[in-house]
Amino acid sequence: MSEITTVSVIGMGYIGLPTCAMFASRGLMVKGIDVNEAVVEKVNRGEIHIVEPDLDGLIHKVVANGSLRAFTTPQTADAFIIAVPTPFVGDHEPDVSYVMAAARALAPVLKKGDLVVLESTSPVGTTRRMTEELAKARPDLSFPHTDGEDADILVAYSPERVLPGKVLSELISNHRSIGGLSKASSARAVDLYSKIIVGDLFITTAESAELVKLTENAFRDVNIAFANELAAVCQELSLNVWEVIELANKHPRVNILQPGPGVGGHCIAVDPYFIINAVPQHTQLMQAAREINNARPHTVVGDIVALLEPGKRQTVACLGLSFKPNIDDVRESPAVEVVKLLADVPNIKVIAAEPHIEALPAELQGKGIIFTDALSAIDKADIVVLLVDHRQLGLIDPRALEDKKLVDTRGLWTWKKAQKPDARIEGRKAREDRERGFPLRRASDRAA
Ligand code: SAJ
Repeated sequence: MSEITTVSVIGMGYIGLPTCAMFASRGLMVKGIDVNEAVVEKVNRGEIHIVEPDLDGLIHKVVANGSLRAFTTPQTADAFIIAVPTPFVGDHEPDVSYVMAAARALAPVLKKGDLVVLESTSPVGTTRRMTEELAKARPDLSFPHTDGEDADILVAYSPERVLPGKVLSELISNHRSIGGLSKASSARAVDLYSKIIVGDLFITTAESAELVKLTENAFRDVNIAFANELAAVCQELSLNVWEVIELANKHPRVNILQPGPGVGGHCIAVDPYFIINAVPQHTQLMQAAREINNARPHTVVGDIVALLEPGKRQTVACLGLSFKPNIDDVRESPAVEVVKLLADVPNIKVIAAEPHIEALPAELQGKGIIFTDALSAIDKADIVVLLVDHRQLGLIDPRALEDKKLVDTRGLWTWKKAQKPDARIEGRKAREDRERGFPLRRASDRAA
């Protein structure tokens, strides 16, 4: 089979656009497709519509040298990568309509020998359903779900697993699961991803690869729910949850995540429902985790209300609105949810600060919430609520907070930044390592 030289990526969002950039920077001809004309025009000008470190420079370069071009309609290619959204609708039902629409759109340009890879996070069985959709649109071609190794078209599922904020490096270094609908499909997908990935590639079935992706995010959701449950336990027992978790994590086989005001973003709070929805009778733990994490913003508001002095109008400053630290993304953010709930509490003035954005997110506008910088917000506040542990917020002088009531949902000031008593008694191994200058002393110093 001839070498893959042209790749078409359908959906130029948080995953698709960096993927375009990466293949183009490795010398492939990349055609990025998006239904949004504004996105296509922007990319063709060498600009980007999302915030991701280092992506703007790379896109500028690959557009300027002609290896990436964007289109609103599908174009021919040797390999197609589908990276469109898979949200949920109604009562957490997965919505795979964008995947099916992408399949219908690209079907007319398919030719014998082409590879189609689905990357979108998807319920188990979606790759097969997508292939049925392709086959319906192209009865003149054969597909691996019915014709196996003899099929004209090769189809695989290979989920992205990059972390927003570190997409470019994780795109290259993360290991990947590749689930072909035939052995030939997996082999061709390995050829494709080997062009950009230095991590290991693991071949499995499409269905297993689909569940692997969902499992990763469901695992994280359950682990965060455990941390949030511990936070409630510690509050009841007047103990410091940050210290309890830090010390428990000293155990070689314990790794508890951090509590907070809830789980946001478009992945971890969504993907477990794709498993729950498929097998509701055997997912009690995942369902409980979702409930615990969804309830967190309400718990935080309860903690704030408990600090209010009855009959007195008070000012509450909420610091941080994004869904996690050091990014500007406020979509599905539990911090936004907390501020929204607070705006309905009578007799308080709510001030919000988010160093990464210029104005209040649309859903918080028109509610009497004041938007300002963190220091001004603190100055005016009776109660200061830390919602996101942004680097900048960790640099705030503790003296500014001295006469304020604090609700520190991330433990940034009350634990991570606090002067912890030095309760560590150095063990023998640590002491011997330190005395030998290991591992910090340079080899040249040791020789001296
Ligand atoms: N969070 C906590 N406590 C923690 C860690 C996270 O409360 O200890 C909260 C964050 O504040 C945030 C939410 O969870 O609101 C999710 O943040 P995250 O950093 O855990 O994950 P995402 O949503 O940015 O990216 C996840 C990643 N999945 C895993 O780590 C298993 C990423 O690798 C995936 O590619 C991405 O989902 C995706 O696209 O599915």
